[in-house]
Amino acid sequence: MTEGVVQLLTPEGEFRPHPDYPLEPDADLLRALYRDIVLTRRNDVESTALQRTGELGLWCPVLGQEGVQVGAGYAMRPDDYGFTTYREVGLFQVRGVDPVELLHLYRGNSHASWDITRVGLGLFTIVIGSHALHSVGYAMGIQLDGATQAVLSCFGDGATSTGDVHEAMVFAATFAAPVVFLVQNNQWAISVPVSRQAHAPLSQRAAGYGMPSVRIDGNDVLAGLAVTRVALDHAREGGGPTFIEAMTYRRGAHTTSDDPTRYRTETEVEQWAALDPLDRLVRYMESVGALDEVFVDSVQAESDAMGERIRDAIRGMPDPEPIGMFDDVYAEPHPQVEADRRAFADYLRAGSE
Ligand SMILES: Cc1ncc(C[n+]2csc(CCOP(=O)(O)OP(=O)(O)O)c2C)c(N)n1
Ligand SMILES: [Mg+2]
Repeated sequence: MTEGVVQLLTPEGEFRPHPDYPLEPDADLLRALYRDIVLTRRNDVESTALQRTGELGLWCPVLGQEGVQVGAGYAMRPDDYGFTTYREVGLFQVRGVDPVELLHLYRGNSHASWDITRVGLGLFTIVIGSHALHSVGYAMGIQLDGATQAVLSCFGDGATSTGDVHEAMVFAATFAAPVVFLVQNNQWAISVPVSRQAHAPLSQRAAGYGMPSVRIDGNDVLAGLAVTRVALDHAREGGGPTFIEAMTYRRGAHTTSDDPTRYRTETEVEQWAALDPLDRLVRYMESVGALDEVFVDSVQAESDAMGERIRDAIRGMPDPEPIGMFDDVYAEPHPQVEADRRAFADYLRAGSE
């Protein structure tokens, strides 16, 4: 996996500076990254358990992919904007979104509930690949405004096979849009392995569009940070898009409705578990004296309190009125939505008579 792959932090926890992707991680940064990975992972555990106990309709596990997500979150500037799938829990953690906010959707309570303008992250996009177009459109808008923001567009290996992603890349490269495509190659698109999506590294596709690309170790939080930062800065300075392929692995199920034992081996999962993003960060932090017991305990206590808060909030969340599903579909009133709302209100009235 390591050949041609940018890695700053080895699985053994050794830091190897890279000439093209400068980073001098101090203890404060390392602790912040550690905390966000731990909290992302805890959110994953709690949310999976809540789905299993019937409190959520669905959850999309993130275990194994937290490194690049958290790193990329730190690479973004506050006024940068991101478009994601359903799996970038680490990015939401870094951008300060309350984990409970993420769960309204999975409880069927709301289309989404965070303030996308404040957070700078769009809604979860379940329609695979479609938000690559939104990302490029937004980036072209930034360009027209003459602003110095950049857009991070996150999607998976499977999404790269969609027409939407192809069209997005054509526009991005041709117009030098300030966007970075961050592809998390987690080796699977549900039960379809990446070998069925491509016979060459996904990153090589970028050359055909005329944009630079880089393959990184997606389980290395420092590579995720350093490489995404260079790419975002390049984009905001007018250099155009970059394609980052982050090599990682989804160690959990695709969603809580999936049974991965039906299509992959335990050996494969174990091989990737040995490359865990948190373990290597811990090893490095210990080697430079940046991880002491008091700090570890304080993050553990914060994580426990967060878990309790998520459970209480979900169990205590009032059910919404079904008619509310017609709210907030568009920013302005929309005739079709209003007609549907009236029809549904009639239906509810008829049922209660
Ligand atoms: C347009 C579209 N086609 C199919 C699906 C069903 N679907 C949901 S997730 C998924 C696989 C996506 O794989 P990938 O892009 O690698 O992302 P990952 O789930 O691995 O993070 C598919 C095919 C969908 N949601 N949208
Ligand atoms: Mg995938």
